[in-house]
Amino acid sequence: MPRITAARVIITCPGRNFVTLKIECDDGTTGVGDATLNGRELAVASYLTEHVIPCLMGRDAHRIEDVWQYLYKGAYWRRGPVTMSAIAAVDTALWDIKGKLAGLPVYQLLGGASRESVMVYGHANGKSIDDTIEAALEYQQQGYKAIRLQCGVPGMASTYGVSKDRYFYEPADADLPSENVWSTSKYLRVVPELFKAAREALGWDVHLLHDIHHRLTPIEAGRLGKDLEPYRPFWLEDATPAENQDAFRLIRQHTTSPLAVGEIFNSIWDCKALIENQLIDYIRATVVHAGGITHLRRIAALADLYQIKTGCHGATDLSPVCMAAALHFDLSVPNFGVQEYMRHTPETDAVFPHAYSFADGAMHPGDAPGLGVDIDEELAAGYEYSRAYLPVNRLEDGTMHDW
Ligand code: GCO
Ligand code: MG
Repeated sequence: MPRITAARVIITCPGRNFVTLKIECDDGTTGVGDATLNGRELAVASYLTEHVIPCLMGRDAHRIEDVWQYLYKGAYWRRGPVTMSAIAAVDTALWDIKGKLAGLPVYQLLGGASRESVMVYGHANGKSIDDTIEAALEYQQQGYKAIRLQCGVPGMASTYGVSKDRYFYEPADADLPSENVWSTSKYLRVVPELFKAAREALGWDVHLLHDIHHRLTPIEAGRLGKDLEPYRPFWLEDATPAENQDAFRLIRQHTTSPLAVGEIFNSIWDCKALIENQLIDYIRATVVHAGGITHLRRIAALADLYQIKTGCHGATDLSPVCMAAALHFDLSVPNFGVQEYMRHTPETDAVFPHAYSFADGAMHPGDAPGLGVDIDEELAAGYEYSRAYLPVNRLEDGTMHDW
């Protein structure tokens, strides 16, 4: 039995902060798990160091399910992003270890490949509709079959999803939260124009996605969904805040545009009603924020009963360790839909050497035993943690709004 003898949290900032858990066994096998919670990184790091790592020592690394239950039920305080990201990091690292000990890539342990590779979507964004279309055409030329479109809103200084850098989108940009201004009425005018222009320029063989980032009321979202129907969006993401899962019923009553939600969910309980009532089409929960591979599989299995597909979150704040884990998961689940792929910077890729690869609009986790990803600790040590917050959002009259 591989006994856990050491575990440590590695914090690094190769352009943005990442928190990684590395677990070591008595036979020298190691495993890694992502524990990054954007803008709240040190909370998870300390949860792991102070409260989780001491409980892992001496345990059998093969007992993934038992360790998961121990950390979830044993804490008494269940769920929440900090707890579930910490549990996810342990769970991911243990799957990595099991794969290495078996000499198999993790997707083989999850039942094997259900497809040859997994379709990913890239991010086309720009200040204007024209800039966005230009970026989308580049993605199309690179072979992407699915593209997310976000563009600036005339009359607003900044917009969600529109980056300063053409290639790398990074919303956590300041050591105190920056403030954005939002106008729903201005936004609702521009998105249908963007999709109309996109269909004219890109044709109909590419999937087009859009992220609303929790900013609309259900009835506003219903209106937007209806306006976009002629352009056949692949999905509308995070139309409205999902604390009230029932809100999606109202959107559904007004549009056939497919709905995706879940990047901020951390447990099956956050999406149980959404799934059982068939109020969504894609569930976006991820390995790192939803309790690891073990819990995400449970969410996917529930979703599968209702023909709801997966569409895991994959922004830059999810480290290459999470990306690798997501790809093993995606390759194996029967109800895979799409995987988000926001490319990491070359600095980040160097800190996390990985076996996964991109070709022809799709990705594959590679066939290295385990997850096929590691952290170069020497390189990581050269990038010191630097506090960075996500922005906040206010309406034009100063009222705090959803970001
Ligand atoms: C997405 C997301 C991101 C998040 C970010 C928060 O769909 O990729 O909405 O842009 O805002 O991951 O940490
Ligand atoms: Mg999103």
